[in-house]
Amino acid sequence: MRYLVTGGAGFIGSNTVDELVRRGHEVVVLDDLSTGKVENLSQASAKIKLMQNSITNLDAVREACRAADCVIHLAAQTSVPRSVKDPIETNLANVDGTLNVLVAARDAHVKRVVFASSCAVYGKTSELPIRESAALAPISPYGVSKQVGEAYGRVFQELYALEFVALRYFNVFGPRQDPGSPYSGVLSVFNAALLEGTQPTVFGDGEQSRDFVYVGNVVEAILLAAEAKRAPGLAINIGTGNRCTLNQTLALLEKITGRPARAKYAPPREGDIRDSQADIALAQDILGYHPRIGFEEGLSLTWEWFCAARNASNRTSVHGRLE
Ligand code: UD2
Repeated sequence: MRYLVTGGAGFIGSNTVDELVRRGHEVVVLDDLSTGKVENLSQASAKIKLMQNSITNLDAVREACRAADCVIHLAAQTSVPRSVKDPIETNLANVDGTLNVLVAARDAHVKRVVFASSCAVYGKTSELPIRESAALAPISPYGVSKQVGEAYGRVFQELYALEFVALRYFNVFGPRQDPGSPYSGVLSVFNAALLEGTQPTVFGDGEQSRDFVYVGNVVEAILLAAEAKRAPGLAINIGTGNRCTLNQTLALLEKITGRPARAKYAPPREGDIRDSQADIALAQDILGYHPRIGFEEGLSLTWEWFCAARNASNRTSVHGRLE
């Protein structure tokens, strides 16, 4: 099959691209490299076509969609706090950009779009684990933008017979997650802190919990969603079905890395939810999804990647100095 991956140079995108290439598919990546990185595609670069452009540019999206069978739409402004600071920027990327992707996919006769949605569409639900039938009550512009993307997709499927599947990701972590911004996912930040020998900061008492899902499991879910017969028209949770507190996570990291993971505790982050946990029964039923890589194994793989990435960058700088 021929795939277009928007946001293919990003964290989830580049891991998806590697797996598509490994399975022998043709891949086009559309990425404006605002947060994605060319080096994330170093493994795949010889076998893919990279178009550096934004999903907010309809002509570019049309060009990228040409001859695609399936679009995996991951390009987005992905940060909740950033969306609170700048809702217009988030709306532009996540709502206008998604509408461009749907229009271009429809006009290019793409068969299916797999859309990156988020557990942020639920807001503060009291009942755990969260089922897809829970009320949608987002509490951030980011959550609203993902809800709107889902709604547009459903309407496009009804009106124009463009198959549309939304995957609601919980807390994804793993190799290539960028720890370098104030909005980075907590596990990338913790890994980076342990690597640097600095003390991780926990916002709150550390007893908040998340359904942390390893990126390899998410990639598996995406590829299943691209082909599953009963998936079109659905929004499906992608997590592990379990949750872990930050304090438990730090204890595991200490065990895995052999480095002290004593955190300093700071006031809770504004707008944080306390607990999150996916019900993954629908994903199991419709996609045949099973999170094969467990939390501890995922943490080990992630730590190994952080260590390897650091060694590689040290080698480059030593080499640079010698020259
Ligand atoms: C996740 C998703 C987000 C959205 C949201 C919906 C990620 C990276 N973000 O946000 O896209 O779907 O869920 O609810 O998956 N924390 C610390 N120390 C740090 C950084 C974070 O204690 O250095 C805490 C933070 O206050 C929060 C928890 O760790 O309680 C998780 O934070 P996060 O930013 O990784 O993810 P979350 O759940 O806010």
